[in-house]
Amino acid sequence: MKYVDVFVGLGSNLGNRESFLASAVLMLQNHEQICIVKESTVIETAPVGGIEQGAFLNQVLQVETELEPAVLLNSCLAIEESQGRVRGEKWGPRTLDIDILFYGNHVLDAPSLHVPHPELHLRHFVLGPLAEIAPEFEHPVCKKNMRDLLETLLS
Ligand code: PH2
Ligand code: MG
Ligand code: MG
Repeated sequence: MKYVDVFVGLGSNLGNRESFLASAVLMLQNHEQICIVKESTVIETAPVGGIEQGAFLNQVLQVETELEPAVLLNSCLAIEESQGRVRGEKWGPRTLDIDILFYGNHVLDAPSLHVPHPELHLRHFVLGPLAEIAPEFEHPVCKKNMRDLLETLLS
């Protein structure tokens, strides 16, 4: 099977944020069917979404995987849970969030999995890291690359 470019976004704004992101990287790297090919720098970002909560650390990883999107999602959810994630208020504080941002150029609209991530082109905390590690990668719906999407968002 040919690998596709898969990008996942990491976020944490509860507890030891650095260590939750580091654990996520380690656990993804230790997964037999996932290989991390690029890591963005970790950035601190103000919370988006109108809920009063602490600042986030965010990071984006490019991974290679043969896992189907739904299986990859389950692995991400299991890693979130292993790091104490408790699902509460939508967009509320969390120890660890792992979102599938892109799965190659696939467009998926299952109830529990929307890929590309529907808010991605509006969020500097994912576009910044994406533009850092994959400036030329083209959004399969917007048909613009990460550098241009970030520029549009910031302008
Ligand atoms: N995630 C959210 C809601 N708001 N804000 C920032 N800065 N970073 C996030 O990762 C984030 C957020 C829901 O997943
Ligand atoms: Mg999220
Ligand atoms: Mg999530």
